[in-house]
Amino acid sequence: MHIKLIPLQTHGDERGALISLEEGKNIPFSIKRVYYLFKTKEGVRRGFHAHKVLKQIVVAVRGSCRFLLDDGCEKVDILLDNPAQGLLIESFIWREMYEFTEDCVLMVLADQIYDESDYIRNYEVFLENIGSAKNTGGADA
Ligand code: T46
Repeated sequence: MHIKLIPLQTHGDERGALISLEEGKNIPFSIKRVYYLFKTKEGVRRGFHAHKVLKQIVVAVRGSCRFLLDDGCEKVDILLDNPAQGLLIESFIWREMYEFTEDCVLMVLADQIYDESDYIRNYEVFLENIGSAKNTGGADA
């Protein structure tokens, strides 16, 4: 599985650091929604779903957590701990997030508005969707 970690340029001077996220520059899609996860409790595992259409970029703006990404063939585990790095998650990727540090703030930029019908929250259904997409030439078959 190809994991895309987007380097985000830091504009720093003696006052501190600043990172700008701009559609068409370092963000390769039109941003429809921004949300952030924080105060995730110790030992909690979140996610457990894939999206049919949604693409997202995730940035650990503070603290860290791990992502398990699964395209139905391969699983990759990534530590997200750098505010100058954006993790691109395409559609039809199962994700689980875990080992959140107490201070972790995960900011997510999404190319779609929130739509519960875009979620696949059952792993077996996810595998079936991947299988049928491959048979019909979809989902990067
Ligand atoms: C993802 C990972 C990284 C909304 O009402 N609007 C929203 O935009 C979102 C994202 C969620 N919600 C509601 C739906 C649930 O009642 O907030 C509650 C928690 O959402 P969820 O259980 O989906 O959260 P996570 O942490 O499992 O997943 C979220 C995103 O949903 C998902 O797209 O990729 O963060």
